Amino acid sequence: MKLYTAILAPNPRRVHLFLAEKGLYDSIERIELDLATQTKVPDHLRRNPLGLVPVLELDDGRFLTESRAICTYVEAIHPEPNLMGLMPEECAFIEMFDRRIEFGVLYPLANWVRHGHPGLVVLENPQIAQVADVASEKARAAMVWLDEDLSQRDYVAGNRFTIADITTYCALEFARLVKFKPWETHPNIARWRDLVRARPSFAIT
Ligand SMILES: N[C@@H](CCC(=O)N[C@@H](CS)C(=O)NCC(=O)O)C(=O)O
Repeated sequence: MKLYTAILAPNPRRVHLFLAEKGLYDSIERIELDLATQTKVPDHLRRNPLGLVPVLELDDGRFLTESRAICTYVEAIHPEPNLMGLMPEECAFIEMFDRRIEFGVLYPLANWVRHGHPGLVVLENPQIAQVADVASEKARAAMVWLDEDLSQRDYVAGNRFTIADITTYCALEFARLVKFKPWETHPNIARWRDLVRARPSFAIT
């Protein structure tokens, strides 16, 4: 298998951390693409018509896209340690929290960064200041419920580390590009962030 990826981008990073937690980060070949020049070209559009990363090339030559789908596949072929749930209820709740973070935290933060950081104009052109403003408001509001959620449990989806923590961490790290550091103002996010950053797998970030 080969992973087409970009080290600093949040969605590829989700897959990197997931692989690291599984002890697979160094055993799958990673091909770094320059997002400004190497994703909207025929070679990559053949792998993913949307021109995005990550893309996992399977040994039979098929291309699997979408971070969560890649993680689901990796979880199925390397079940240990479990990151997506064991019993039906647990799987469903972990997915619920993961998707809540993906849509409620990662998307607004990504829009804020893509429309608000001058360096991202190569990916988002035209950049629209109003989109950045609206996204930043949504992201700030999301931090309130995330902080409240994290006052009630150790991790994003419960009392153990899961894929939802990976998604959350990658989203918040990306927001550093617009100097947004919610852990400085939200104590439960700060407590959680220290907890996950101490994991050996996070040494890759
Ligand atoms: N829903 C997709 C989103 C993938 C995505 O947006 N990837 C970004 C990097 S985080 C990308 O390839 N951007 C290049 C571009 O916008 O041209 C997933 O979960 O993998």
